[in-house]
Amino acid sequence: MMDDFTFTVAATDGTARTGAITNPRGTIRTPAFMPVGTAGTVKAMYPEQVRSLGADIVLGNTYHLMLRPGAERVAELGGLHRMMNWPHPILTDSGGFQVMSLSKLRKLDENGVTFQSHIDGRRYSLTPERSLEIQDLLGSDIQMQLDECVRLPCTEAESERAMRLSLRWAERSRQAFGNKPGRAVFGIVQGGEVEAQRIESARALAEMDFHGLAIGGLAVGEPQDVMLRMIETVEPHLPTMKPRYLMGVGTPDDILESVRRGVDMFDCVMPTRAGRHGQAFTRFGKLNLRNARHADDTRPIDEASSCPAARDYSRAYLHHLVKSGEILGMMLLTWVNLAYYQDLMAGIRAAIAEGRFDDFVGETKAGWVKPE
Ligand code: PRF
Repeated sequence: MMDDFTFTVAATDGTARTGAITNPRGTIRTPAFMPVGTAGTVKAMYPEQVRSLGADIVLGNTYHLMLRPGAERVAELGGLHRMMNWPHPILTDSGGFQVMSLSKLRKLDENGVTFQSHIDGRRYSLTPERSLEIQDLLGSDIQMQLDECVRLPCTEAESERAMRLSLRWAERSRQAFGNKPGRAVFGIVQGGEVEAQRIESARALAEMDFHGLAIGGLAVGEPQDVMLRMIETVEPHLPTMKPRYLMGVGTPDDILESVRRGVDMFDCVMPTRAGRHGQAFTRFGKLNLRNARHADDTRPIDEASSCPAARDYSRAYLHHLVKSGEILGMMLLTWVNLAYYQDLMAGIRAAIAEGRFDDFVGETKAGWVKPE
């Protein structure tokens, strides 16, 4: 078998691992944080800038791109990499999760989901097979199976039904994907907050020859300790030689605690969305630049940051930009936040490689005193 998608673990520290995924478009250093580029753009950032912060991969969304500009159109434009001017790896989510959270009048059955676009009300449908076809048209390097994610809390019967449906869709997805040189497909563990369901899901997916496995259905309303317990439950049943991706997570604390439990990949809108809403992630914790206390503060966000936006602009100016709704405020704070997240991941990787991950977590969290 051609090994043009590989994952190697270079070092472990407890259950935490560091290593690399390679594919024809590049190398993804793990643990990795994937900035979210939902609609073919990491909002408020230039692609070159995202890259220079240390991102090896970004995430795109089947749901948004199939509605606008349309998967066939993206293919005509040379694929998502070419369209976005991002020549590095791209992972795409399958659409199921976004249908559930964004669209109206959705109907789910054994075959897939039908729904009305949140943009113009037109009707669409997604099956496991069509989702992968769209992800192929986009040119995605790492494709996700269509799954059903239920919000928590929910009944055990409800999470079991969704978990079983997701497993049947996983089988269809693996079959439909076949073997595509240079491309990979991941299965998604579901099972709500029920340990036995999580284990059943992970074991079944581990048998299906996916290139990697994701843990879905978490960070959907449950407390952090439940999420972490579910990761601990699932981890022993995931193949050690394949990447594990925790979908839609999270805060810096969530990331540290999940890496500790064996997770290799993350994505989250948090740094980009928070940046557009006046919030900055810093070594000292989160800062809200909307707050009036910053109005006369001449200090930068963090003079020791690797990011020029955190060093070269006063908090007072950023406060003004945010209060005025200026585009530059969003750009600068998104830049600050993605730099913080990528520097955090670099620190995590180095600490695991040097066998001092626990110390790194302790020191990082000790820094999160209120910055003001
Ligand atoms: N499934 C898919 N995408 C997701 C999730 C999921 O469960 C989540 C849950 N945190 C975020 N994104 N396909």
